[in-house]
Amino acid sequence: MDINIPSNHPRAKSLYVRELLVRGFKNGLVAPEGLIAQGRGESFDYLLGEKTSKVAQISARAASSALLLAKCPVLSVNGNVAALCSNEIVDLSNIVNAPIEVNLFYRNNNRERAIEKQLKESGAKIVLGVGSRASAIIPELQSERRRVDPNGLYKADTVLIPLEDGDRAKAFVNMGKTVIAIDLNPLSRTARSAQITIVDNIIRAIPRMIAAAKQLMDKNNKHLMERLVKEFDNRENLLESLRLIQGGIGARPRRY
Ligand code: PTJ
Repeated sequence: MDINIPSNHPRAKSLYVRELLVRGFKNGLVAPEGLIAQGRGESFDYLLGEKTSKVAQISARAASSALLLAKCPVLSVNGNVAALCSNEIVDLSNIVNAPIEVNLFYRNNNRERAIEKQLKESGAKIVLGVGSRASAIIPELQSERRRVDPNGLYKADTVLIPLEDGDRAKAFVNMGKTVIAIDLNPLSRTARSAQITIVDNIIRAIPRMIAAAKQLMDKNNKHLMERLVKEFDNRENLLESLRLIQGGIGARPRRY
């Protein structure tokens, strides 16, 4: 990819991810507000040491189990998700057999189409929620996120909602769905509303979920997956993530 960051720069990886977002913005995938959201995420990620914690690994395993056990799982994709990991989302969709739906807070037709195109270039065969397909409404919501596909998020029993806003996460829970969030902020309403929250950067969380799903499918052990979901304690998971962040705040400055 044509992103010019010196490979020996101490923060090369983080700068590279930032550039993916900027490129996504220039290509019409990402809303300007999405750049701000990334900055917010980065600050939590920094305090988490920019690595996947043990609890995030456990959450990713529970999340993949929930998707594999679901009758009608759907993966929700917004602009940031499409810019950061469209290939990985398509891989996950194939592995857990869950369709992808575009759902935007700052919805407009151009962005919907640009995200659909990006996902199709990554190999998605069908992309739900674009244009007139998003004809169902989540009644308790006022934002554009209320528009959903009747064959996708509306009827899903389990939804993956990365980088989501709290209102819709709560609305999905109220609709009786199993809600899986990916959010670097363990204090966000989304993180607290979901039944399973992966407190990790989406660029690491989705590959973890893919690896976990492959491993669980190899074992083909329904009881194990049911146990991983049943025993998962989201409150404890969020508290542990917060403890890690507190540790990050108390840590001595990193040496370069
Ligand atoms: O594409 P659209 O129109 O649907 O808009 C998408 C954004 C992300 C702009 C919209 O959903 C939004 O305003 O999101 P927030 O509320 O600013 O951010 C959602 C959460 O995602 C925040 O708690 C961030 O800390 C978190 N976050 C940001 N970047 C990442 C992240 N979590 C995981 N991985 C990231 N890379």
